[in-house]
Amino acid sequence: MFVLRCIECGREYDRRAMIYQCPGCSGLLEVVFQLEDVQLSRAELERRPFNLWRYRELMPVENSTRVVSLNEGGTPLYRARALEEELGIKELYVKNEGANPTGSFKDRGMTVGVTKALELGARAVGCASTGNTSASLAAYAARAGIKCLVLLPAGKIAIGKLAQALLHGAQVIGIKANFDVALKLIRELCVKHNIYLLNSINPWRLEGQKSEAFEIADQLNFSAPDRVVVPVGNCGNISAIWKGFREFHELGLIDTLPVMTGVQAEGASPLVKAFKAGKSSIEPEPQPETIATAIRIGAPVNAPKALRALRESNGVAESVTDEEIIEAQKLLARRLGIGVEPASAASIAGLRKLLEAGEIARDERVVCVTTGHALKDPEVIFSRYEKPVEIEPSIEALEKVIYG
Ligand code: AN7
Repeated sequence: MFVLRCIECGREYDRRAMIYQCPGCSGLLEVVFQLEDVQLSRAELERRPFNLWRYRELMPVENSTRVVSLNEGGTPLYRARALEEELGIKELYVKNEGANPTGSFKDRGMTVGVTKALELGARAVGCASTGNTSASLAAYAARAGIKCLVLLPAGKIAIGKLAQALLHGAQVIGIKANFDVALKLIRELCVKHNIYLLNSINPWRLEGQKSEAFEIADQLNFSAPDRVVVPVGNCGNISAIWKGFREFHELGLIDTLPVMTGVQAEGASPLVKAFKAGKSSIEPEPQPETIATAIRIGAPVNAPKALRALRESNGVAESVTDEEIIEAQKLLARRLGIGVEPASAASIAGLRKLLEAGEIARDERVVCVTTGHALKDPEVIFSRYEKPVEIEPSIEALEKVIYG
């Protein structure tokens, strides 16, 4: 079974409480499983379909619940041989979360989060978002048959994500401010009007996302890689992945734990700055800026969990420039055939930088998580890559363009 526990003061709360923070000290909450009660063997797991619900015993939903699912998870783990040579590393894998139903890892959080919303009797759900959270929540709310409200930083959402939120029928409101301000607003609104909040401050959502770790371990024949590299914005995903590895380790399903490595964009890197300064909390950045709009976040709410994950795993945090992000996006697309959005490419850009700095050893077995699909943000491609040429319809003009 499982309870809600404050990561700061340790107080525990009933799992039916509709709270997002510790009512006592305002600390972040996390879900804690009594793992000694969980019976889960490799043989049993391998009998089940490969998707998130393969790990149902480790998902905090009541047995009687109807799960709101679009068959999320079960994403590919590609061996990235062409990049091993390019970057100079022994064994590199890409866990491609863009292969989820709405094209990002957020679907893992939303299958659990929206299921929880129904369990708790919610009639409406809401979030603030840099894009992917809103696209995913809109789809899962539609599937659950409940209302969805999303607040977005106006003009700073990749067009594919905005289109998804509209397509699935969410009420979409642009806020003339950045994500951090929109998140503050939705948090206030949700409490006031009894809307269920599904940003990653919601501890249930992160439980779904920890399945990224379960799947990576599963796909590596029940072993952990030496290192997992994750793009970081609001700091939820890296915390969730670390939690997943720890649970598999405690259950004896893997023997070792990976080193967690978080990568932020240089213009939005409060976690990296806190990590490098050895601080135990972050300094919010009032004006985050990066081409990777998904991670254009200056005040990550889950920073305490991410800092803990870095500390416990002996991890690293690094930032990369927009140019490095685009270069990495190109490498993934052109050397591996994997199309990702800019934020996702931050993991490969960070790996490259840390290898060059000697922070990552070249004989490590590394998994980079690519968090969202390339089609989320076609505008970046049109503005940063070669444009198509247009010609008159003649064979001569065609040959001239191709052969000069
Ligand atoms: C592609 O959609 O915050 O560190 O509102 O879309 O858990 O925040 C998106 C985040 C990485 C960072 N990659 O994950 C949102 C939102 C992609 C993302 C992240 C996001 P967190």
